[in-house]
Amino acid sequence: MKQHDPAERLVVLTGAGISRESGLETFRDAGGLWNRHDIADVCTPQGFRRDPMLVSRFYNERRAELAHAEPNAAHRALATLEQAARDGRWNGELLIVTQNIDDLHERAGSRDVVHMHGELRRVRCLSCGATPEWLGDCLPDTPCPACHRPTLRPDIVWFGEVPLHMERIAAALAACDRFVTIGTSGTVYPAAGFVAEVRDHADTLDINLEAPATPTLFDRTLVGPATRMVPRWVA
Ligand code: BV8
Repeated sequence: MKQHDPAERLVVLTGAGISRESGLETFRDAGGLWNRHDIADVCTPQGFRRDPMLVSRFYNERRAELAHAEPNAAHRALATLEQAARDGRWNGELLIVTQNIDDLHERAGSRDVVHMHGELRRVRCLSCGATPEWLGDCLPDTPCPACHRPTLRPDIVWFGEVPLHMERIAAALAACDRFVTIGTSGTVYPAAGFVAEVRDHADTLDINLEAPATPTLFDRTLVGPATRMVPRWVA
C-alpha cells in the first residue's frame, strides 16, 4: 500500500526515438528499420512461421547491437525522477510504459518499466511457455533450456498480437494527471491512442525531434533531441 498520496501521477510513454542517441535504430526515420525490412516478414507471427530463420536473425542482430549500446541522458533523467519519488524529494509517482524492447531504461536505473511490446533480452518457448533471459543468438533449432524442445521465439509482441500488461496500463492512464510521450511517431496502436484516452483528465506533452506534421492532441510539444529536452523537462 503506498505510504503517501502522490500529488502527481505521471505516465511516460517512450518509443524508439529515446534510444536513437544510444545508437539504436528507429523504425520510420530515414534509414530506419522499416526502410530495410518488410514488417510482414520480420514483425508478424505469419512472417515467423514462414521464415523463422529470417526473423531470428533480425532479432539476433538487434540483440547484438543492444549489447554495445548504453543508456543516454534521457533514460538517466527519467531514472533520476523515479529516484526522487522514492527518496521523497518529489511527491509524485512515475510509470514508464515503453514500446521499446531494449533494456536501456532499466540499465539507466529505472525500476518501474512496463514493456508493452516485449523484451529483446527474453525469448519465449512455444511448448512450455518458459521466458528465459537470452543475451546471445537464438535460432529456430536452439533448444529451450527448460523443456529442451527447439520451439523458442523472440518474446516480442508482433503486429496482430495483443500487447502486454494492458490492464495495468489502462489503470495508470485512467489515474494519471500528466502524460508525456518521448520519441514516438504515434503510428502504432494501441499506444498511439493513449493520448486520446487521457487528454480530458491529464496534461499532455509530446517530446520529439521533429515538430508534429499536423496539429496534435497534445497540450504542449517540446521539439529537440531527447538527450537535451528530457533532462531540461525533468529539471
Ligand atoms: C494490436 C515489435 C489488438 C518489437 C512493434 C491490421 C491487422 C492487425 C493489426 C492491425 C491492423 N491494422 C492496424 C492494426 C493495429 C496494429 C497497428 O497499429 N498497425 C499500424 C501500422 C497501423 N497494432 C498491432 O497489431 C498491435 N496489436 O493492435 O492488438 C489489441 C489492441 C489493444 C488491446 C488488445 C488487443 C501490436 C503492435 C506492436 C507491434 N510491434 N514492435 C520490435 O520489433 O521492436 S511496433 C514498433 O513500432 C515499436 O514497438 C513501436 O511500438 C512502434 C512505433 O515505433 P516508434 O517507437 O514510435 O518508432 P518510430 O520509428 O515510428 O518513430 C520514432 C520517433 O522518434 C519519430 O517520431 C522521430 O521523430 C523520433 N526521434 C528520432 N530521434 C529522436 C527522436 N525523438 C527524440 N530524440 C531523438 N534523438
